[in-house]
Amino acid sequence: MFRPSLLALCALFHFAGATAQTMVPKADQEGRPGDVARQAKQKAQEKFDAADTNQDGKLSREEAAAASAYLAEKFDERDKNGDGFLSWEEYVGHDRWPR
Ligand SMILES: [Ca+2]
Ligand SMILES: [Ca+2]
Repeated sequence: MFRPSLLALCALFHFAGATAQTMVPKADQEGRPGDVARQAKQKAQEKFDAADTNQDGKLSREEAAAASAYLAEKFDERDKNGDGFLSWEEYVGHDRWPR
C-alpha cells in the first residue's frame, strides 16, 4: 500500500521539476510569452555583461560577488558543472535563452 503512493509522489515531484524548467518561455516564442521572455532575457543579459568585467563570457566567483551579494551566496548552487565560473546558462538557470 505504501509503495505505490510513494512512487506516485516521486513521479509528481519529477513532473513538477520538469514543469518549472519548461514554464520559462523561449525567447523566440510568438506572442506575449515571447515578448516577456525577450525582455527578461535582455535584462538578464545586461546584468550578466555588466558583471562580466573581463568580458570572457562567464562570471568568476569574484565577478559574481562584486555584482551581487545574492549571486555570491548562490554561486555554488548555480555553478552546476562546478568549474568555478557561471556560464550564461548557469546564470539564468536554464538553457531556453541561448545567447
Ligand atoms: Ca568574466
Ligand atoms: Ca560553471
